[in-house]
Amino acid sequence: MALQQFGLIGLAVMGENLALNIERHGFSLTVYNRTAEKTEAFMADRAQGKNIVPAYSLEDFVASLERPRRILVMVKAGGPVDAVVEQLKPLLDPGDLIIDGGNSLFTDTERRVKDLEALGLGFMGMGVSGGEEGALNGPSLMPGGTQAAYEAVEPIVRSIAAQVDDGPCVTYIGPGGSGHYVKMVHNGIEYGDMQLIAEAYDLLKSVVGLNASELHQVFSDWNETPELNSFLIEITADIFTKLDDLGTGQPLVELILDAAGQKGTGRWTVETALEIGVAIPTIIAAVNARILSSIKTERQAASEILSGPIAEPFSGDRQALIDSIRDALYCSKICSYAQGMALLAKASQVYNYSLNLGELARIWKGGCIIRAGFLNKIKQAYDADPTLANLLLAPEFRQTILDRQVAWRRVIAIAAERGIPVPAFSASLDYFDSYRRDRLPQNLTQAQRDYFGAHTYERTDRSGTFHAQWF
Ligand code: NBP
Repeated sequence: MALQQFGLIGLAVMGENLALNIERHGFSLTVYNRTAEKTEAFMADRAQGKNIVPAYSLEDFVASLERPRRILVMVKAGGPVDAVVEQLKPLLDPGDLIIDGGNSLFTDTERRVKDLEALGLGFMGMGVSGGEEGALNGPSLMPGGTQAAYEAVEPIVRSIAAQVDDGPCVTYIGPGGSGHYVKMVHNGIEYGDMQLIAEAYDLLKSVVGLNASELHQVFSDWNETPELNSFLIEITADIFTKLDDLGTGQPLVELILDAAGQKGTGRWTVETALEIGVAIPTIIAAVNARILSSIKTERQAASEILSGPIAEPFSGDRQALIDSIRDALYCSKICSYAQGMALLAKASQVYNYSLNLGELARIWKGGCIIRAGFLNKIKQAYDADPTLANLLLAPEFRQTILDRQVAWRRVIAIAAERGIPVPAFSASLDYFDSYRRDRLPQNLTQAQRDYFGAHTYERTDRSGTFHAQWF
């Protein structure tokens, strides 16, 4: 039997769809799944008639592949990846390459790279974004590892990735765990985007009083603007058109329990930011919002006891407020991306990843959940100045915020007056105001630290380290 060009392990949602995508682009492949029934079902259904062969043992799987072997692992992150790697190790030959396409923690990837490279094997951590549909029709891919490993998979990843005006949504990210690091921060940014959209929805519904069909119209209109045109705004507009199938006739979204889950990448983004000292308040607010939403029973009990302001129905200019909410959403989004990019820039230094931030914005333009026209502006900002300290300083974004900040501040003030939480809008504005202010009140914090703990302080008028006798 002719040897297959590529191997794929793990036939859940992502693995199945990636297998079909790879085959559609002309690469033969062998697939394997721990539970044989899944492989059988896949072969009998979606893989029928395709250039895909099944393997029912890892020995047969490995033996079926041309050398050096290229094996994509799409299993649950964590222990399952280690389990698969341990089983593969004795079966592989030097030069073979394992690619972990799951949402693995980047430190796990760093460990696996070291472990496998010591054995002469290659290991890549590749972020894959776009969910089921992206995996099938073109995801955004973030492969990290050695240059040689990338070159071994380049023809495949370039052809299966989403294609945009300036090329496929894949690039060599950098060494070690950089691919998974970038994917993690991508997901953190996704958390921020989703929370900001949720806050805009809350204001449009609770203050402006829009119903589902009006909400659909507003989000559809916003999706036509160059600033907000994006996959997440598009699906949000769609969501408001979906009526309940179970006979209530109501918009489905209003019947969905308001308790959001999270799988880990949002939390990991917060953890790494704290670890390397980068402020990402919008993304932290988004993670916190999900955590608070999840204590539904406790919130319900609290709502019987704690009261907020009693607000009159909104009687001002509805369209003007809708436009202001749009501006607040866009300014907040800029701040959220500024934080995500600042985190990537710092991580690039700390971990020697040599990340190209403009190129990252480019590969997120298609395929992934945060795909948006706006990413082109970010790419242009980094193309114009690759050493940009913060996106907020780019002329395009500086001007945008200058033009819209009155509206942004007004929206947050209205929310506060009416007791409507907008944690990510507020965190974004606080980020902007903190970043742009020459003097912050942390002189007092330093004085307190020196007072109670002799932590010392620096002065504004002379160099050196000082300690005062405060009492
Ligand atoms: P899951 O994350 O649900 O994992 C299921 C797969 O892992 C099955 O093939 C399962 O085999 C296999 N598996 C497990 Br669980 N334990 C194993 C073990 N000890 N040894 C071998 N195989 C094992 O699949 P998914 O949703 O397709 O996601 C795959 C990866 O891609 C994950 O890391 C996920 O976070 C990431 N990702 C998912 C999405 C998405 O939209 N779903 C998007 C982007 C990235 P079995 O059939 O024998 O149980």
